[in-house]
Amino acid sequence: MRENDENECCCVIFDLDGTLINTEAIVDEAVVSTIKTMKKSVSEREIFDAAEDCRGQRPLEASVELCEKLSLHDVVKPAELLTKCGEKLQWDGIDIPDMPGAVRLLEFLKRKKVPMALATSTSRKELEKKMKSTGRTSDDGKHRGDLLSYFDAICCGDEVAKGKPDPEIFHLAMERLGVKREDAGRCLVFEDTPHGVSAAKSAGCCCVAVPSLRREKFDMYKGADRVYHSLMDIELEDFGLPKFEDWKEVKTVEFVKEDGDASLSSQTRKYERFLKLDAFLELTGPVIRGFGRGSKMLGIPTANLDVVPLKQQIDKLAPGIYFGFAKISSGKHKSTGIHRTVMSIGYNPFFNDKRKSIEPWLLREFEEDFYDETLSVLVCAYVRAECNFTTVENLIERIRKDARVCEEALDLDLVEGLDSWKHWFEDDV
Ligand code: ADP
Ligand code: RBF
Ligand code: MG
Repeated sequence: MRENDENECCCVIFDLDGTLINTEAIVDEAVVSTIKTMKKSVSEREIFDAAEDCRGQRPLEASVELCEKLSLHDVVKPAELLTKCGEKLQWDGIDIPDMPGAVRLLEFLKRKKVPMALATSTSRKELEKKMKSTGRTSDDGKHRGDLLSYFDAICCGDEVAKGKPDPEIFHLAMERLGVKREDAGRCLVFEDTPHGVSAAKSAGCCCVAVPSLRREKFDMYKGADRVYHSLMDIELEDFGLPKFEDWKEVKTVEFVKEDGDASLSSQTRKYERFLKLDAFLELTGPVIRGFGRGSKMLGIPTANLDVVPLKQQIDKLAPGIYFGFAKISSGKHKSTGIHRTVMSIGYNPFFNDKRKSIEPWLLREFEEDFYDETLSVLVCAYVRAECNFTTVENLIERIRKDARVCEEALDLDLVEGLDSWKHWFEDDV
């Protein structure tokens, strides 16, 4: 345990599924397809919704709750449902991606020598299987199993008598990190589910939630000390931990605190900022039609790309606002050069969109539109999480400010690593 002031966090405890690795979509799919064949009268939507509510618990407890919620007692017993779903969930060879920002956070805390524990509802055996997934092998040469090497203690669901929302697993993690019970408030817990948050808070820990449930259910996270949109947005210094060093400030664009921004660190922020991505992401596809609101309502046209074929790529990014470059590589506007672009990749909370969209605003004027032409975008940096606004004017003002962040960062050459993408800048322009 590190010596530190009272009330400042000295160690961090992580949940695994939905917090560090993205297993939720895979589990949901297995649950939906299993139950669908058993009980025809429940819709996919209802199953999915109930499955979400059961997240965070140990498998059998989640199965019990699921059977109750969907009144499955006449068709299946919880243990049997679990076995059936389990047959579909052989993790071997499956690609389980990291949650966006997880590795950056773990790497940073490791470098700063902050003790870390894993407190997962998954059993040890299941954990070992998940660590054999192919998720991390390709990009950075690391293996999925290497994820465990960040932790000073690993606590699994089958090592405790009671699972989350009971606090026992967090007590065990604290014990293994050498933290006394009365110092629980100095452990910072990262959780993605309401059950996990309840467990952490009952243990007396400080808890931040990064919800894996849909926005409509955000009320369920009220018990958390702070709720973030993604791991990219965490301000560790708010909890007395070392401050991330990779944000870059744009000293010509003044920072203005948004309504409802609860963070302490933002009280001292003066400038807007951005975070260069570890790996730039290339998104290519035909420009599709959206709702037409960009130009009509906001005076800001966005050349939307279809998310469906790009799903795997954009799941690597936290929903949010990014900037980078764009080029049009087929159609009438081919060879018009490289254009700076600022884009939203997410659900546009102001409009409450149900589906994700990719919306790049190219920072130059075009005489004509370019629907169906091929657009290639190189996403280089993260600016902020998506947010809601009280008026459309505020949304417009914020988007224009994002554009200034992009312009300034690129004018001043603040984004490193563009050299290795030379081919992208030279091809087809
Ligand atoms: P939609 O909802 O169909 O995307 P928008 O109002 O957002 O409608 O307009 C987007 C279209 O406007 C793009 O598909 C593109 O053809 C055209 N366009 C013109 N100028 C720009 C620009 N600077 N950035 C992005 N798209 C532009
Ligand atoms: N929509 C939101 O609801 N919240 C945002 O914070 C937000 N930020 C944006 C930032 C940029 C740079 C751009 C280009 C768009 C943003 N939008 C945001 C998306 C906007 O709602 C969308 O482009 C229009 O709805 C057009 O479909
Ligand atoms: Mg658009």
